[in-house]
Amino acid sequence: MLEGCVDWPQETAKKYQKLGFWQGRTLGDELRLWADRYGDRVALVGGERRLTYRELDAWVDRLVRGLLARGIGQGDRVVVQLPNVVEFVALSFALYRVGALPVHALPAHRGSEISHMCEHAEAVAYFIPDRFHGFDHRPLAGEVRDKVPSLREVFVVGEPGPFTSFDVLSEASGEAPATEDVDAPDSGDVAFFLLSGGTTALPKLIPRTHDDYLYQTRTTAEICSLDQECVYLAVLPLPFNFTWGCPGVVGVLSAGGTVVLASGTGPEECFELIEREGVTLTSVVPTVAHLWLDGAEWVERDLSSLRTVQIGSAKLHPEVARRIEPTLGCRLQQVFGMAEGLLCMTRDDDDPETVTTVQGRPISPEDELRVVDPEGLPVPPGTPGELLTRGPYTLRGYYRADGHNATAFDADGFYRTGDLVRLTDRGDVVVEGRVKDVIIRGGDKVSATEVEQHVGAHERVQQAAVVPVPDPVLGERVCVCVIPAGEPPTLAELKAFLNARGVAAFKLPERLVLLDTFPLTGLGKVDKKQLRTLTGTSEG
Ligand code: J2J
Repeated sequence: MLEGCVDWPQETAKKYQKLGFWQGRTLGDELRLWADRYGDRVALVGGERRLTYRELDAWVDRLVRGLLARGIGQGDRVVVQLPNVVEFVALSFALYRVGALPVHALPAHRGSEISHMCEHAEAVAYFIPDRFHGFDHRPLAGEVRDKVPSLREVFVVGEPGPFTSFDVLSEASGEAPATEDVDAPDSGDVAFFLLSGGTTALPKLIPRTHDDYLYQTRTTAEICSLDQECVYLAVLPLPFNFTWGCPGVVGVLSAGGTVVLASGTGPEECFELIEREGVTLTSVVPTVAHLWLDGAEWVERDLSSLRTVQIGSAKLHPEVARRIEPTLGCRLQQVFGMAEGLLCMTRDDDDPETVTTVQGRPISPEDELRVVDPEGLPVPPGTPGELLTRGPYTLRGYYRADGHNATAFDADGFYRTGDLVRLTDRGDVVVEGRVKDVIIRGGDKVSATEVEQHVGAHERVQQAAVVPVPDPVLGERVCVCVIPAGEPPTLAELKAFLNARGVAAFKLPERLVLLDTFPLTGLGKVDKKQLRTLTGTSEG
């Protein structure tokens, strides 16, 4: 495995292979197989473009030549920050084929996050759109390139400005190596990196291997009974694990279905696409589900093709869950997942009460779940505790993070999810809360520590503590509690300050509470529970 990654123990890996979970194939090979199998069927629809499996496969091959000609190959890390465009899909598979490793940045990330990713991964290239949602990514890329010595090239989908056009990569060159000459990557090795929605000051990189990701996508595709008739609407950002592989884009392509890309989450655009393309499956966060339930009242579109809406990434309240079927006229599937691995899903044959009240059960018989108390001891059945897990598609360590790995995993290799859950008699997971210091704002994960460090750097802030505030639509918003140093800063000043530091907009605090002191725990740490009560931000 790539240096800086933690492999599964040999015996465990052998077991997954023997069970047929890990099949020794790579994502790049698989696309070739799908192209042979599904040839002229439509694989991908984005904007005005419609690509068949064969066309997608041929484009990927051209990109492979282009990447190799530019010296991007085996083991190279590249940061990909593209919105939901066809280029994202083609580029990902081209990188898989040459064995280069995409790092999935979110479109909302800015200088702080991108510089960190590029530095940490020693990325050689960075892929951006020219503009997205009114933001010009090129000046940001300029800043990052000046800061990160490993970064050799920036590729732009759209107007390249001072950088290289993405299209250059698919312009055939006679001298470029043929795709047959590429050393095939090892299926047990890293295929790409997802970002953790974790607790650390900066996001950690999650290595996903070809074997583990193909197992995840194949299994979820089976659970969702996908076939060639499936039309999947990718609403959330493609780099998100939920959209990319649960079963998402990769799973739908493996089944011969069609992937339709939406550029945003609004009901007008999405409902139009559902009607036009005959969408059967999609996946959204609870906040988008809210938008759609409201939208269904005034957007007049035929949604009758829709069979299933998957909802996950934040807790879905049973009252909202109950409205999905009658309002959207399709089945609800709850998904409790994480980029680190473990996925739980409700199933088609679950009764309606189960589907609306639980977050589902693990997708693999080899997923191991432990629910433990603060001392790490198993809690009695049905009692809430922290969820620990390991299995055939759950990481054993973050990339280049030995120190953090020592606490993020237990001695047996179980990943500490930081989620407070209880298991029902039949093994369904119910999410009860969180022990990790993360705010989930409309499905986006915000590390409290990260925001505290940024706010703490303001000259008129002595100390900062970040807590969630409940919100009817977003679930939670970011609230910052500040002990000022002198004249207290305003919320607008703090937001502008964080913005100037290159922090993604979804992390900016939306509420400020000024205090003289923070309540402390017996161990002298800021008592966040008490802080939430004190600031009136606690639900309880
Ligand atoms: C409550 N909390 C949930 C749920 C995730 C599929 C779906 C989601 C993600 C994802 C994903 C939740 N109810 N249904 O990667 O493939 C919270 C938990 C979890 C964290 C992981 C996928 N579903 N969560 O959300 O890596 O706290 O993945 O640990 O972004 O989201 O966040 P992330």
